[in-house]
Amino acid sequence: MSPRWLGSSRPSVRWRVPEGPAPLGSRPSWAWTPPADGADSSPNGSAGHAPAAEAAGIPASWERLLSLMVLSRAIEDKLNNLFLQGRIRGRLLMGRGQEAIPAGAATHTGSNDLICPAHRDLAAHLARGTTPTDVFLQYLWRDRGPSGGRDGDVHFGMWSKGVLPMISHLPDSWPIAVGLALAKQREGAGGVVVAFCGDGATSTGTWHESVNLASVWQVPLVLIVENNQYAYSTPNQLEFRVASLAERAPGYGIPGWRVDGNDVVEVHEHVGRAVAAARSGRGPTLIEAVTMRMDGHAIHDPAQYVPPELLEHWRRRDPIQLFALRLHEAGLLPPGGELELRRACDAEVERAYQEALAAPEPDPSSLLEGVFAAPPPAPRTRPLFG
Ligand SMILES: Cc1ncc(C[n+]2csc(CCOP(=O)(O)OP(=O)(O)O)c2C)c(N)n1
Ligand SMILES: [Mg+2]
Repeated sequence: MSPRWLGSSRPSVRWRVPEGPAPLGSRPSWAWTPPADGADSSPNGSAGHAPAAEAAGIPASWERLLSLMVLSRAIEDKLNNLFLQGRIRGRLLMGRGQEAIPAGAATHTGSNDLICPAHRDLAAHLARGTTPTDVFLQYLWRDRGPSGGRDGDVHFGMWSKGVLPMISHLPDSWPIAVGLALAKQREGAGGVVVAFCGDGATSTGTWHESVNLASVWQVPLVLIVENNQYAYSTPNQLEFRVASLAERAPGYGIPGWRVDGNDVVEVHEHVGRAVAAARSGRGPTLIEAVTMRMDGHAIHDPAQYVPPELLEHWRRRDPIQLFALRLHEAGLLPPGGELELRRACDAEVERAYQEALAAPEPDPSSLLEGVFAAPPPAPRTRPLFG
C-alpha cells in the first residue's frame, strides 16, 4: 500500500529567502498585535487589507493568523533550545509544523466560546490571549504560571481565557467538551466549543462515545482531529483502516470534512463553516485536518521510525512558508515580511522568557493548596524512633 501522502497533488513550496535583514524590535506595522492585557480579542479582527485579501481568497484576519503561527513557532524553538541547554526540566512536546490547525481554528472563537486544546496546540492558547510569558511561567514551574508551579509541561490551560487545561489522558477532554457544549446550548447565547485531538486518540472508546453523544444532543461543538500520521511510533495504517477519519462522522449522523491541515486558509474556512453551523443550532461537525508530526513524539524521541522522504515531503509544505508564499503572491505581505515578523516574535519571546525566569517558584508552604476542597486535618504523625 503506497502512503496516502504520495498521492498529494498539491505543489511543494520552498522557503523564500527574504531580501535584506530586518532589525530586531517591535512587530511590523502590518502584523497583528495581541491586546496588551492578554485578553481575548475579536475573533477575526484585521488591521486592514481586507478587500485585497478577500479578492485573493485569503481571510481578512491573515495578519493575525500569520502572527499566531510565527509566534507559536518562535516559542517552541526557544523551548527546544532551553530543553537542550538543561534549562527546563521534564520533557517537551511540540506542535512545530502543525500551527495552521490550532491557529486557523481557534481564531474563530470569541469571549463567549471555549476551546479544549490537545498537546500540540500552542497557537490555540495564544489565539485566546495566553501570553508568551504565561507559557514560560508554565515551563519554568513558576508560581504565577497557569499551573501555579505544579506542572511544567503541556498540561495547562487558563479558564480565564476560555481554555480547558489540557488533560493528559487522550482524548479525555472530548467528553468534557461535550459537557461544556451542552452548557453552552442551555445558556442559549450562541456560544460554541472547539475541541482538538490527534489521530491516535480516535481509536479509544472515549472518542466514539463523545462523538456519538455530541451528535445525539446536537450540541454546538466543532471536533478537530489533527491527523499527523503517527501516534507515537504507530503509523496511520496500523491505527485504522478507513481511508479518512472524517468518514466516521456520517456513522454518527454528523458532517465530516477532510482538510489540508498545513493550509491555514483551508483550515480557517472550514472551521468557520463548522462554527457557524454550531452557533446556529445545527450541531457538531467533525474535521480531520491532515498534517505531519515534524518532531519526534516528544524531545526524547528521535523518531527514526519515520521515513525521511515523508518528512521531506512535509517539510516542503511547511504551513508558515505556504501561507507566506500565498500572501506574497497576493501582494499582501511585503518582501521579507515573515522574517521581519519572526525577528519581532523572537524579541518578544526573549523578553517573556527573562520575565518568567525572574518570577518566583511556588512557596513550599503552599504545597497542599488546590489538592483538597477543604483544608485537611493536621497530619497525625508519630516519631519513627523512640
Ligand atoms: C489514554 C492514553 N493512553 C496513552 C497515552 C500516552 N500518549 C500520550 S500522547 C500519545 C500519542 C497520541 O497520538 P495522537 O493522538 O496521534 O497525537 P499526536 O501525539 O500524534 O499529536 C500517547 C500514546 C495517553 N496520554 N493517554
Ligand atoms: Mg498523531
